[in-house]
Amino acid sequence: MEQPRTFRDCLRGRLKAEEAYIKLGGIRDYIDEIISAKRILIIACGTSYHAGLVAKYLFEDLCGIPTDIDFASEFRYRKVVITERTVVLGISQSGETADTIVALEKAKKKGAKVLGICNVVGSSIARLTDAGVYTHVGVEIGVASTKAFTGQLAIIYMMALLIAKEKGSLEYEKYRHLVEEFDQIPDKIEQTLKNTYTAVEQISAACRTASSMIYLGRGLNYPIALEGALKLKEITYIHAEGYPAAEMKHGPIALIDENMFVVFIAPKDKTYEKIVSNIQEVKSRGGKVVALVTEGDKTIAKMADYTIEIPETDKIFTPVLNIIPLQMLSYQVAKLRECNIDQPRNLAKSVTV
Ligand code: F1P
Repeated sequence: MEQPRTFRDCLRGRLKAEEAYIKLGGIRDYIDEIISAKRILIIACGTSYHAGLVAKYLFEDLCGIPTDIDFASEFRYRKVVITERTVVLGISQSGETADTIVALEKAKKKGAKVLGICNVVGSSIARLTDAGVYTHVGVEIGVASTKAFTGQLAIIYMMALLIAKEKGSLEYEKYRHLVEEFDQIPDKIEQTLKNTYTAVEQISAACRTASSMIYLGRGLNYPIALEGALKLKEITYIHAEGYPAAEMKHGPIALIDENMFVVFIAPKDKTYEKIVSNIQEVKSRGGKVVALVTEGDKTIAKMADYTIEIPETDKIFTPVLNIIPLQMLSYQVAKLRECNIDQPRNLAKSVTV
C-alpha cells in the first residue's frame, strides 16, 4: 500500500529529463564504463533476480547492451568467464545475502567493475561494490520483498533511460516522452491499488483453496509472472509456477484442467494477439483464467473468468503496475488462509548462510 510513496521516494522528487542522472548515486561516475561495456552481467537472488531480469530486457531493448543474468548461488560455484569490459550489477534488498556477496567478490577478483542496487545503507554488498545506488524505500517489515522490488525497478528504469540517452540508442524525443511518463508512475500505482482492490478480493475468495496456480507473461512481463508466482508461494504456501506464456505449450499445458487457475499478464503491446491465443488454449481445456489487462480491454475481459484492469502506460512501465495486484492477490489469499503474512514459515529476511 505504501508503494506510491516509496516509488516516488526512489525518484527523489520529479525526474526531470536533464537531471536524471543526479539521482543515480555513485553509479553516475561509471556511466562511461557502462556505455562502452561489451556486456552487463546481473547477479542476484529471489525477488531481486526478478528485478534483474526486467533490467536485462531493458538494457538490451533501450540501450542495445548485451546483458546476462545469473543466480548468485549458481555463479559463485561454477567456473565463470568474465570477458573484457564486463560491468557487473549486483541487486539485493538486504545487502547481506551470502550467495550474492560471494558471487560479487568473485566477479571483482576476476577484474570486473561491480556496481550495486541495495536497500540497506552501509550493508555488506553496498560496501563491497565499486559504486552503487540505494533504493530509499525504507525498512521492509514483511519477509517477502514487495516495495523493495518496485524500488529496484525504479532505479533500473532510471539507469536504462540514462544509459540510452547518453549512448544515443534512444532518440531524445522518445527519451523525454518516457521520462514524462515515468513521472506519472507513482500516481498510476495509486490508481492501480484503488482500481484493483475489489477484483483482487473476488479472485482471492475463488482461488484460496487452489492447490496450484500458473502465472504467464511475455517479454518484460515474464519476470512479473515469475515474481507473482514467487509471492504466492512465499506467503500462501500454494504451489505456483511462473512461465513465459509461449512456453506453456512445451510442458505446463499438461497441467491445465478445470481446477487450475492461470494468471495471464496481458497488456496491450505487440505480444497481445499471442496472449489472446494462449488464453483460448487455457479456456478450451477448462482452466480458470485471471487476466491483468489494460483498462478498457473488452476482448480479453469477455474471455477471462476474472479481470483486473491496469491503468494505461508505456509498455516499458507495465511491469511495475502489474506486480501491484499480484502482490495484493497473494496478500488477500494468505489472509483468507490465515497464514502469517509478515513471517512466512521457513523464510528469512536475509539468507546469510
Ligand atoms: C533475496 C531473497 C528475497 C526474498 C527473501 C529471501 O534477498 O530471496 O528476494 O524475498 O527475503 O531473500 P536480497 O538479496 O534481495 O536481500
